[in-house]
Amino acid sequence: MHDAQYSRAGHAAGSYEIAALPCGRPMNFRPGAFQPRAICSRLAGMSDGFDRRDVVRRLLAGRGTMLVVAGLGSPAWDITAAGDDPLNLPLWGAMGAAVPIGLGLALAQPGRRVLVITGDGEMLMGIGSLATVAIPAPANLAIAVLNNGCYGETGGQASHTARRAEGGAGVDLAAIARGAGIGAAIDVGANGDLDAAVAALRGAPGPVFASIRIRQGAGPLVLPPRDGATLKDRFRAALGVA
Ligand SMILES: Cc1ncc(C[n+]2csc(CCOP(=O)(O)OP(=O)(O)O)c2C)c(N)n1
Repeated sequence: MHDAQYSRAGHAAGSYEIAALPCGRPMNFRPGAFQPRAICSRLAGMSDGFDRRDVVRRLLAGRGTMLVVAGLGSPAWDITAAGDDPLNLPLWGAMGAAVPIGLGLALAQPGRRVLVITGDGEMLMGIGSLATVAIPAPANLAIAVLNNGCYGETGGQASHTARRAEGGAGVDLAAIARGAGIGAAIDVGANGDLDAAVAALRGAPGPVFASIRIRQGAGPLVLPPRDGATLKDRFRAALGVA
C-alpha cells in the first residue's frame, strides 16, 4: 500500500502512534510491525560512551596534511563541525564506500596519513572492504568507527552492533577487522582508553582500525558543501593533483 494511504488508514484505525526517537526525529509506527520501544530500550544501552563531536575534534586536532574521508550523515557533519577543510572528503551518499575510498587514497598517496571516520551502520554495509584493506595493508591508513549501535541519521534504528554494546552477543567490528587480517584493531568501550586510540589512529603504522563507543545523539547540523563536484575539485586542488 502507498505510504500515505497506509498512514491515513492506520490513524483512522487508531493503530499508529507518532513518536519522537531519542535523536529528536518524529516517526510513525505501526505496533507489531516496527517496535519503537524495543529500539529505544536498546538505544538506552548506548547512552554511555564518548561524545562523538569530542572524539572527532580530538582525532582531527593539528591534522596537518592528513586526508579525511567521512561516511555519509553524522560523521560527515562531525568532521565539518571540527572545521571544514579542503582535505576533507565527506560523503553525501555511497553508503559503504568510505573505507574503499580511503583505501584508494592511501594507496595513491602513500606519503600522507589517510583517516576514515564513519558510522557502524556505514561500516557494516561495506564490511567486506576490511578484507580488501588487509591485503595491501597500507601503513598510512586508519579507520575510526563511531559506534553508537544505530543508524542515527535515519531515525535511530538499532544496528547489528547494538546488542554487543549492551553486553550481549552482537557484532564485534574490531574482531571482524582482526579476522580480516588487520592486526591493529581495537574496540574502545565506554570506559576505554580514547587517548591511546586517538594516538594509534593518528600515528601508528597502519592499517589501524578502532571501533569507538559513542553515545547516541548528534550535535547541531554543520553541513559541508553539498555539491560532490565542488568537494572533489577542492580536494584535488588541495592535493595538488587538479
Ligand atoms: C545504500 C543506502 N542505504 C541506506 C541509506 C540511508 N542512510 C543514510 S545515513 C544512514 C545511517 C547511517 O548510520 P551510521 O553509519 O551508523 O551513522 P550514524 O548516523 O549512526 O552515526 C542510512 C541508513 C543510504 N543513504 N544509502
